[in-house]
Amino acid sequence: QPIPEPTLGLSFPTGFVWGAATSAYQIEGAAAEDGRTPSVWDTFSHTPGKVRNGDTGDVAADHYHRFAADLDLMKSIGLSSYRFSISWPRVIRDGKGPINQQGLDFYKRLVDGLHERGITPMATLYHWDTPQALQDAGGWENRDTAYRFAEYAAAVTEALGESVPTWLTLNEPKTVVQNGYLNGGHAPGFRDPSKAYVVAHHLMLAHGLAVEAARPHIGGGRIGPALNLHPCYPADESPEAAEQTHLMDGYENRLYLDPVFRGEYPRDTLESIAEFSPMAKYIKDGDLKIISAPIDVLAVQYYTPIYVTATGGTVQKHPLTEAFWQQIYPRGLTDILVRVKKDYGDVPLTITENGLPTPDQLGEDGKVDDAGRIAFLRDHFAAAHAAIAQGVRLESYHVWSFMDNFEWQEGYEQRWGLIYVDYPTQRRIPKRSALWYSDVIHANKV
Ligand code: PNW
Repeated sequence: QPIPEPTLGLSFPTGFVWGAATSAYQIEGAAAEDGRTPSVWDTFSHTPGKVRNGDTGDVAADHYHRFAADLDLMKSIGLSSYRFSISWPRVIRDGKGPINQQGLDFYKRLVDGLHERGITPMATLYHWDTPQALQDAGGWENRDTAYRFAEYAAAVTEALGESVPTWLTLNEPKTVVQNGYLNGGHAPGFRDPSKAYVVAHHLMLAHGLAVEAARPHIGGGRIGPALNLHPCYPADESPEAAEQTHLMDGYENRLYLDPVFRGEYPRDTLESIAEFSPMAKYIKDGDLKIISAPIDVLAVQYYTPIYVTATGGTVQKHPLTEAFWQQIYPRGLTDILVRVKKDYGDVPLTITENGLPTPDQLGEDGKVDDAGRIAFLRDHFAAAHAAIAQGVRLESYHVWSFMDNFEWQEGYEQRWGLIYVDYPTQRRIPKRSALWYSDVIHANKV
């Protein structure tokens, strides 16, 4: 039994949906099974020096083989929604051409298994695993990749469109731009601003084309992008800090929100990008019309605020988690949700990721005591509650992550899960936070 936590007494609206999230490369393993071809993350993780301790996703949490037991665990916690991602190179070998039926069948089993247990599936089409063969042809720098993505979106939704009520196109295009192409910490590992914003445009184009391609197949289902939004605050009272904060907001948020909701890129951001990137030349007539195709839901991922100085630098104002980039500031979640409603209208919102890494250890009593995760989630749930009280149409909340997994360049060292994974044995142990979350779900109250 979990140790009871002080409850805040905040009830959520009836029907509020509680869930958890994962992504394919981070949990599945089975990297070379049933016809899966490599993605940029296989290449990257197998390149010495790129990932902490040389970890790779070859085996990960072996979810590909253990998914049924994992779904049982989800049910035992009481999750009503599970957000997973579909691996592009598993479903379409090398990202181009016919469906790989064996690969697709895994997701059919997964979706059926969720329905059997009364859990609603939410599927992300792209969580960073670009087929390596497409990367060899230029990846997201090549406009053609956006069209290949639309074909893949059509094929997957043709097969599963009716059984998955919510589809997400891209996971965090910004992280691909910033980590994949600016700081090089993620695959494909470039540090090249002249490429980065061309990639940003092609990603947004891919989103729009995928919405169009999936639409006929999803019936009454819904589709939208998953964006990680960072509320930006000035670090001091100076007018310069206010101005730099606005610019930062362009790079962090408006560059991805404006094209979707307003059919235009933010002018200040475009101007500043023009100094070092040919991006504007890659925007063709009609692209913004495609990118602004109506969406049904906006998936918001919140991890950290950003504080901007008068010279455009950033500073830390709150305690950090085990992730060097993550400051704990629950109020930022309320702010960003309220801001989306104010600036972009009343689109239904779902939180598809929020969480933190904690230094979890399996205790001698066989338990994992992650008190820090409980405090963090409690305060962020309260922040979501505050946004709902201000009229935000927030429908659901997915904790990142359902279970410990391959945390990209941090490998397996950072543990983000509600469920502890003992990798040598692949044993799953619900952390104290999972038991606490189960209580929250059953009471619909934090
Ligand atoms: C997200 N940042 O990535 C991803 O969608 C997940 O796959 C990942 O495991 C999780 O968050 C935890 O990192 C992010 O620098 C990467 O602000 C970087 C940032 C935010 C989110």
